[in-house]
Amino acid sequence: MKLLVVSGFFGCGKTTFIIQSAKRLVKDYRLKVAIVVNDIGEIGIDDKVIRSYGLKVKELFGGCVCCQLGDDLLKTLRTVDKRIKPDIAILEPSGAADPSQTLSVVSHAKDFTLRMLPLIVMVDATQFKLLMEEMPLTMRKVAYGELVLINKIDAVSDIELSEVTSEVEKINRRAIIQPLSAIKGENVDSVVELLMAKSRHS
Ligand SMILES: Nc1nc2c(ncn2[C@@H]2O[C@H](COP(=O)(O)OP(=O)(O)OP(=O)(O)O)[C@@H](O)[C@H]2O)c(=O)[nH]1
Ligand SMILES: [Mg+2]
Repeated sequence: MKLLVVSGFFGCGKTTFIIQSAKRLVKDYRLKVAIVVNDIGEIGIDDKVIRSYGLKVKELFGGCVCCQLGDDLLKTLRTVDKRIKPDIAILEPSGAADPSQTLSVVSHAKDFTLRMLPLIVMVDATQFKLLMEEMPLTMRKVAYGELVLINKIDAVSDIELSEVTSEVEKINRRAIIQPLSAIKGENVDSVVELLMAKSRHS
């Protein structure tokens, strides 16, 4: 299966973006999608929780299920691949996880195949400057992103957005940088199109 990793600091909007993009992947591209998150309770769609083959799974909408991330990331992904057989699994690691560590873990998949989509690192436009001052090392993880999403553009001015964008460019010169508003759905289509274009070559 293909694997999309959406990393980023706590509260930047990962889950909101994942749900918005999963809806498009299901509806527009007719794909089967599994979302793998730390806390299944945070997905704000009320539905029955079922135990599927030892995996805590919640049905979200047609063709999309949400699975609880277990202690062992590879084991969880293997079970998702074998039991649910999605076209794409979207993984939301903890806001504290290091994207490079997540990549190194998934690169050790042996008895099943993971085809990586571009690594996403998301930042919160409203918090980025403050977090850069308070925890620069954490925010430098933006350097790992192949696609850096600057989220919550609905809540900042154009000037603030261009400041955040140039800070991000300084940390990561090779990434594609895409501003968006996950909650309003603004630019989510462009991100999904980009991912699908890359996916055809992966
Ligand atoms: N203004 C605004 N708020 C947003 C946007 N996207 C997400 N939020 C809000 O930001 C908060 C955190 O969103 P989540 O999607 O839960 O973020 P997360 O990165 O998954 O959070 P954790 O899993 O706790 O690290 C919620 O209150 C969202 O409604 C956006 O585009 N604009
Ligand atoms: Mg989340």
